[in-house]
Amino acid sequence: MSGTPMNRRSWLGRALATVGVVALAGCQRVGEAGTRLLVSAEELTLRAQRLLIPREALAPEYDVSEISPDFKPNGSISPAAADYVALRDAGFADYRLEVGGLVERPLSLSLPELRARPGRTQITKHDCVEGWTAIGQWTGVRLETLLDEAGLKPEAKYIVFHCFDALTQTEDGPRYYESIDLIDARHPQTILAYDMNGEVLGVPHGAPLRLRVERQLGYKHAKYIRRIEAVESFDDIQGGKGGYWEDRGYAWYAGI
Ligand SMILES: Nc1nc2c(c(=O)[nH]1)N[C@H]1C(S)=C(S)[C@@H](COP(=O)(O)O)O[C@H]1N2
Ligand SMILES: [Mo]
Repeated sequence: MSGTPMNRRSWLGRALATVGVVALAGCQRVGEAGTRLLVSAEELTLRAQRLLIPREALAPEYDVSEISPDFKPNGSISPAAADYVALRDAGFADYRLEVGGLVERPLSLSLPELRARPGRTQITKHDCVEGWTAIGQWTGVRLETLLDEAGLKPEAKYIVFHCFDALTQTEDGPRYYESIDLIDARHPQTILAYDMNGEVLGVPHGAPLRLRVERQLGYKHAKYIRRIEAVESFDDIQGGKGGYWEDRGYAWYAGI
């Protein structure tokens, strides 16, 4: 019932939270209270987006003629970690994608094995939080194909992507990582891409394998994927916020 004191109180709480968010907009100082408000703003974005656009909806796809001639590589463009350099120098012949964590049958797949699976090609618009976009064509294996092969355990809630690169370019810096939920993991356009614009994916764009998760912003699209892990929670991974940039204050859910 909408008239009970309990409900009125929680409605008031939500209304105040909204006012707080509006008051905060445009304010650069983010203290502890501010962070909490931003977190609730993210919650609101997630809920609003779920109401307005079904998470399963496809991102727009474009024509070959619309592919950007210069797709800017961003973030790490040439990982320095010794294990990556060794694989790269051998043309990624020894590369294997590990799929583990909360799965029934862990996988270890070479690039030819990944390419032997059914592929998907899509031309989509990449949207970086820094304010640029670019249209590119991506070919890869659907993440869902691999997850079904490995068999997710019922406790699995998120898929974590562990990458080779440390953005600090020091070999012992924290390595890039990202995570998505199972709605995005099973989305038809969520692929592990090995080709870009009809050619083998180059090092600046994440060779040999990078994520495309087309309903989210650029930083979610993990490049240089080393290992995929199914988890129940990402609390114990690095900073506990589910991604390299999330640990540094970015939103975990970056829907577009
Ligand atoms: N491993 C890894 N993945 C990453 C990054 C990175 O630095 N390291 N940068 C992210 C950001 S912010 C963007 S915009 C895209 C850039 O992809 P591109 O280099 O193909 O343009 O990769 C994302 N994935
Ligand atoms: Mo980005």
